[in-house]
Amino acid sequence: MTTRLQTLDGLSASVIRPVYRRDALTTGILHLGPGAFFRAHLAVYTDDVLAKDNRWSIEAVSLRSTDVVDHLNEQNGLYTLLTRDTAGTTARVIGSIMKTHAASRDPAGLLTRLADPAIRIVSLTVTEKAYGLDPRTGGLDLAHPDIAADLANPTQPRGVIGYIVAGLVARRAQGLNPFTPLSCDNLPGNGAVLKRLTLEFAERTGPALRRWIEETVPFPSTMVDRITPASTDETYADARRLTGRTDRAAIETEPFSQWVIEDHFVDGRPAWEEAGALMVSDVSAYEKMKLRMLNGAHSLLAYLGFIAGHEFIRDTMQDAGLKSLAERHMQAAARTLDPLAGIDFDEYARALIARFENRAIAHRTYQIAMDGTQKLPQRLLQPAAEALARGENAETFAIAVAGWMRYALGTDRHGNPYDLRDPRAAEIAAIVANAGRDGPSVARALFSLPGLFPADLTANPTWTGRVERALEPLSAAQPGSVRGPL
Ligand code: CS2
Repeated sequence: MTTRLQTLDGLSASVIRPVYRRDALTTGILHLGPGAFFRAHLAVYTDDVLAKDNRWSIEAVSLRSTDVVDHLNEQNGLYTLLTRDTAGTTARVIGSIMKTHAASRDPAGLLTRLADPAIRIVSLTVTEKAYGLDPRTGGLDLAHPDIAADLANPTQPRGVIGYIVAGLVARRAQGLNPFTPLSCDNLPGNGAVLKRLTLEFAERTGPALRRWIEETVPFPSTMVDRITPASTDETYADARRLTGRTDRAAIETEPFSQWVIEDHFVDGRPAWEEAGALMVSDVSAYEKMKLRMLNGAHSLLAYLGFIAGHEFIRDTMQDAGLKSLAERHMQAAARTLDPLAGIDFDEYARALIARFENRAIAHRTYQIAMDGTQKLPQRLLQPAAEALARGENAETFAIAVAGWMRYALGTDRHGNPYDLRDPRAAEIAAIVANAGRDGPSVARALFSLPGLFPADLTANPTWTGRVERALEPLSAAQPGSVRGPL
């Protein structure tokens, strides 16, 4: 039995480690959602700046699960970041998380922390579905379980928006500065989305609160990018081998990392630019590029790859048909973007393909396929509608959507069922169960899923016909390939 990672003493010599004194840090950031992505991204940028400015250690809070915070807690917040490429794997121990908290066990504790003026930034990686965004209106989804519960009981919240508003209410009541909410989720205009949802929620508590938030709280948008597969036993084994310590919070990621941040904070921020972040006045063009080119192609490869039996994204890159489809998709996505100074979209696409090809990264198609109803709009449907409006055929978008529809049937090509892992899974299953088994019937049934497909798409029979045709090879007896005409 190796010793648990709990201090920086006795680590193998090759391990990169914090160069600052952890006991001299003070907390400046409260982070909601301490999953692998946050530990490969924001926590690392922050680790980089703590040597120069010790005011920004992180308190990581999980709203639902308890495992990650328990593992981190047993390790005094320390964990190993493995960076993998074909040349090998390097290990670095990150020290920026000083405290952890499970809100499901102690909700009042989280409210106290949100009211503490030492917390100047509340950052979020909670996934798209946690926001309570109604894609039809871009506003608050009153039927979202957390939103409904928190509006009924705003002093005892359980969801993201409820906690943020309750924290701001406490700050205002005490005459304190607000904190800066910092969304790091894959939503276009993530800061603006968070602002709108927060304001709509606050409005229901009282117009004065809404006004105060509107006037005093900045909601910077950010574009975040680092491919981070879920940890596996191999991650934990490699962390142990490289550090000499057992680490149940270890994560693995790729060498590439990007963070573009709208520079608008109410009470200071770490000098993240010194760790490589790009501070800008408007993030939207970067977000669109990343969501449409990287994430759009990721979703396309995840659905078609999963159906074809490819376990990892790197395997889809060995499939010449899928690889060229992904390349074509990136080109089509790029044509929906406005030019971005200093960025050549062809070069960006080539770099994305190389990242997807990284043989050292085992990123499951099934992981990316999750939560399709939350991901499709910004990744595939809005750009498809814009491509059509520009007179293009939006073919690769139709093929990607057909892939999602095939995936939504919930059985693999051998007829084995799998869990869809989508907040609308029950609705989808009911729709699919009542649809015919041929491609066009399935497509027509899923097009009617309320609120998902924009009318510009469903009212365009040429495009919906493309989706139906791409699904055509599908049949109850022989579910399988969803290759469109390439
Ligand atoms: C992926 C993203 O799971 C997914 O939906 O597309 O998590 C992707 O790996 C990251 O956005 C990369 O920055």
